[in-house]
Amino acid sequence: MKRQQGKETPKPPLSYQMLKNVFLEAEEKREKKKKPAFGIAGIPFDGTLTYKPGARFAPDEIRQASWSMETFSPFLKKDLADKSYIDWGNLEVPYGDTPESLRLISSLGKDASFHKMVFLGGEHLITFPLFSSYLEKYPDLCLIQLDAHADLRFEYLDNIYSHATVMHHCVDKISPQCFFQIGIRSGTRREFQYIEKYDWLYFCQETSLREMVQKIGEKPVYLTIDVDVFDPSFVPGTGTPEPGGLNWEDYERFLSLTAELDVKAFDVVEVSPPYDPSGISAVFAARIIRETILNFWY
Ligand SMILES: [Mn+2]
Repeated sequence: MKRQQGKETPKPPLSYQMLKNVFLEAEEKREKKKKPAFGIAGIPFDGTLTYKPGARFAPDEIRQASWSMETFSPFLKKDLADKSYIDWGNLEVPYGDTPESLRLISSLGKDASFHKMVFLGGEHLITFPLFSSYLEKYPDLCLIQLDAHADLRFEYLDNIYSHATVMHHCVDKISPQCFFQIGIRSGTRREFQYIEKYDWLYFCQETSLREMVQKIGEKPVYLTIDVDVFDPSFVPGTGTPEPGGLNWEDYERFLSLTAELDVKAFDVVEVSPPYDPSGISAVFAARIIRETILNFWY
């Protein structure tokens, strides 16, 4: 029989999915029955960056980069897909108004502090309101800073609140024994005198990390990861790159030796997409996030 022209058997409709920019396979909304293992929130604030701004674009770039990544970690032998987690989206930030931005980040931080959270920066100043919110909930909270820069100045370019002063403000709120730094290789003479005085600097080596873990013990921890702690040959897309940083194996060692710590939240800050033309820094950040979550929360 001759087939009639232009008439085909209609195909059944396909079930389709609308894509939204969330981290890996995160859900967008909380489902009533399931308790999410953790949440993810983007803080696209870069209001005080001085040398190379652009970190405000990082949360969405990191989410997009995460799509190229497996949920399974061969190093940790754990899989993100084994638990449900929620991407809260990005905080709406009033650009140009730093005090108001900080207040909004604080408000979000208060709600977030009831959950295990990953915060996608944004510049490093976001750590101050976020850490402060968790500190209200956990008064003995310890702070671990992975960073190339000390960030301990009292003020920077006439600003008291800046990415270069952020750790000063955080440490001001806790006992000096609850603060730990890794990777610091840039700062003023005065900042390094402080670091030496309080013995804040640790290294990605077994003895040093074991000593840090022993000092922290059972205390809750907030971890802040400035991606410039890594060598700029691995993470070039950042606001203030600093030669001589960590490599990926150093980070794996850090994770292995600190796995027993009670990490309540962590942030990954200072990825700068305009200076990341190959996209490698966003991929690196996504990988840091997957491994850190799996290390502490799975
Ligand atoms: Mn830094």
